[in-house]
Amino acid sequence: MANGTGLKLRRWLITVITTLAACLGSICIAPTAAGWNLFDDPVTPVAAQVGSLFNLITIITGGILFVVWTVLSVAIWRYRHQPGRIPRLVHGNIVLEIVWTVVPAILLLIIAVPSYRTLMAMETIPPPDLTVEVIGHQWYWEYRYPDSGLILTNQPLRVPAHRNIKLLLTSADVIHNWYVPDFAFKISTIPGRINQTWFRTERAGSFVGQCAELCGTLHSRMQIAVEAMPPEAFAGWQRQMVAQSQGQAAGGAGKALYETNCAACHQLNGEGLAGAIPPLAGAEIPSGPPDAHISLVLKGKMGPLTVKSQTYNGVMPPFVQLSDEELAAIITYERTTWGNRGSTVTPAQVRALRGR
Ligand code: HEC
Ligand SMILES: [Cu+2]
Repeated sequence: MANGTGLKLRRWLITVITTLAACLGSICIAPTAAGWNLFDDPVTPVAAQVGSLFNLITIITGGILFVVWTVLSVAIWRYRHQPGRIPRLVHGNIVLEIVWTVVPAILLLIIAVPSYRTLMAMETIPPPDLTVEVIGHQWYWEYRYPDSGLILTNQPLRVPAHRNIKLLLTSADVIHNWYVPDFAFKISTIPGRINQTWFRTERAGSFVGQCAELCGTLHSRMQIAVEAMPPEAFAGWQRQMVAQSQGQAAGGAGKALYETNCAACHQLNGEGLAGAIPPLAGAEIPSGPPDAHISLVLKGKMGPLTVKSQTYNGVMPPFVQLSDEELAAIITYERTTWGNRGSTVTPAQVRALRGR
């Protein structure tokens, strides 16, 4: 090949590569510089780390993609078939081989260091300000606060913002998975095993998620909500909940217990939600025989149910975790308010039906 052609080609190559590199640079770096992020406005320190690790890997792999494509395109063009041309035979090139071993090794190291740091941040649970036990059930979540003795079923997990929350997770039946995308981790809840993890939200707010392990027909109903409250508001809420459960022996216990355990679905006024949750006010069961009523609340109910001549087909969760006294108080409250005319129920009646 004449020397002039070789020079022209080299200049041409350099122009193409620098142009492509400039394009790549602006494509990858500009959005990051403009504050774009996969996890917009990360909620937890771990989510922030996962987000920047993702950005780093995207930039590096994007760069590799462009370099490989550029070299490939140039090679395809430069060494295309030309009549009469005999290719030069090359046997190994030490410099080239060292370069293409060392450069990827360095790139892998650049990725490995922050990966390891992110993993450690996920795995190292800092001293917790609050510990919550998470129990997956077909098909709802139960949250227990061992320090205060509170138990929430079918309600948002309430935690203080800006505090380290430790989760101990297990399942009562099959494998579920507690997944809130904003927190950037997924963790299985496995029967007979306790998994641990932690999070700290850097702001108050509601964060939603979903059971992420196919766990049966109503898997899709296992939504998760986390209410991160300002710490003072959380303390107030917790005091109020504890006072409510302690005051249950006194009058009005049934009402308070109904409000914490049932009102999220059946509403404070017992009217339910049109089409989805049957009313308790004026319904047959709360004015009918006590045993059927107690069993339904103990065992829950799935499958079609007709109330005030409308058919519902939702899931009423079981409430076995409540004590005999608590259940008697709630059921009595249901049976004697909102115009219902059912008999009162005693703890002994509940005990007799438990496990049957
Ligand atoms: C997660 C929502 C939810 C919660 C919480 C809930 N229920 Fe229900 N409940 C339902 C649904 C849905 C049905 C209808 C089930 C069906 O269609 O098979 C139902 C049905 C009932 C019925 C029979 C229907 C009627 O109105 O006559 C009673 C009684 C009842 N629930 C009482 C309670 C009590 C007491 C509590 C609290 C201890 C409670 N429920 C908590 C969703 C809920
Ligand atoms: Cu599940």
